[in-house]
Amino acid sequence: MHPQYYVEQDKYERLLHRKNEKSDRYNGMYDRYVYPVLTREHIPVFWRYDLDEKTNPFFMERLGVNAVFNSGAIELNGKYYLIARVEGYDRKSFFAVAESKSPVDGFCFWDYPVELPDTCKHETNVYDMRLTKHEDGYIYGVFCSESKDTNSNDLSAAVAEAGIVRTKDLKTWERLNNLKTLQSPQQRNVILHPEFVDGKYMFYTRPMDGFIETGSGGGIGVGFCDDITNAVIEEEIITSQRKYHTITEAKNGAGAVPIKTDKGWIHIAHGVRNTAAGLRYVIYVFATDLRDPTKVIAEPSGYYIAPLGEERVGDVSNVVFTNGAIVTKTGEVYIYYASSDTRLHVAETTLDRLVDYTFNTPSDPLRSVDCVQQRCDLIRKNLDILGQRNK
Ligand code: M1P
Repeated sequence: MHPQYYVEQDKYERLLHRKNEKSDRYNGMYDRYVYPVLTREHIPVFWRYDLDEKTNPFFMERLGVNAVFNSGAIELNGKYYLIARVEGYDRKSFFAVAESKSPVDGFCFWDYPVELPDTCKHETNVYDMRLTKHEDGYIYGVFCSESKDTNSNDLSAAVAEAGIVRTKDLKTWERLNNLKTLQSPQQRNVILHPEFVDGKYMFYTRPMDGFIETGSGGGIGVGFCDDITNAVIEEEIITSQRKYHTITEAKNGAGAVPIKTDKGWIHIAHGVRNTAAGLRYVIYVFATDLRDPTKVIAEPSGYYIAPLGEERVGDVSNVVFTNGAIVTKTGEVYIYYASSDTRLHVAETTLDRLVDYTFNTPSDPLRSVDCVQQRCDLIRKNLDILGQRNK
């Protein structure tokens, strides 16, 4: 074996054994962790190098990995699983499962990435899988299936659809037909709701006119279908709307599979605004009604997580994005979020804190003058408390 193999393998093993620790940044809403949970350095050495000295005498990376980011997440039999978006040097993304006994460190990729059934001849790229434990007994993976737009002369023109697979063990995957949304030509950020609603499967969609821009798409949609093996949504009802001069002005999209609480379904989604430096992606929270999951019943003002420090820089800078969260039986919530399309982090909170944040944080009054009033009310209340304490 080439001597450099042992050097690289040692670095990899030390990384996998590194304990994560909570960061000292405080906001009361959640804790960040110091180290990312997955990076491209977490990719096994034998995925990247040809270990045969005859065919690789210089011990060169033959199939490099550029980034490991947006991951679906699930807990099964007491273990934590992330299904990450792994992007090669060739820009193609694929899925790979990493497993750990801990939700915050020790994630180790299985020996092989996921080999999706190849049912779409023109599919070029796949990414951002959301894992839903559905009450029908399957684990569904819904992801973006991207193909070249053959109706356009523009080399970069592409079409995004929602691909659907299902499994019981994350090992054997059955591919179903891609989702069809009759009102929207393109889809990304689609999630399957974990429960039947009036006996139907329910999806969160993100209607878009084009590949990048949502255009007339008003926000996160909801649609229903009878047959998951041939899912067709005739009508999309907008739930969390995009709004002018907010964090969702340019676009928004569903993130993690919604979390059921006594007070409503809690959604951890992303919002996008435009800036002179390009798009800025943040994570925000809203809740929908338990009886009518299309109806928004709470939407705290502004963002929940925004890129901070090293999170701000990467292949697509100024982005945080989530497509997976895990709620444990004891009420801890782990939100897996990627930064700048480069690496994956975890934020930890509890169900109680998340419910408090969602239902007791004021909503956005949408105008500066009203935001000042909102803040003055808080200041007045606090000065009163401080004044009483100092008496
Ligand atoms: O580059 C930021 C994100 O862009 C897309 O999200 P959206 O469809 O909301 O614009 C996705 O491609 C996502 O993977 C990526 O992180």
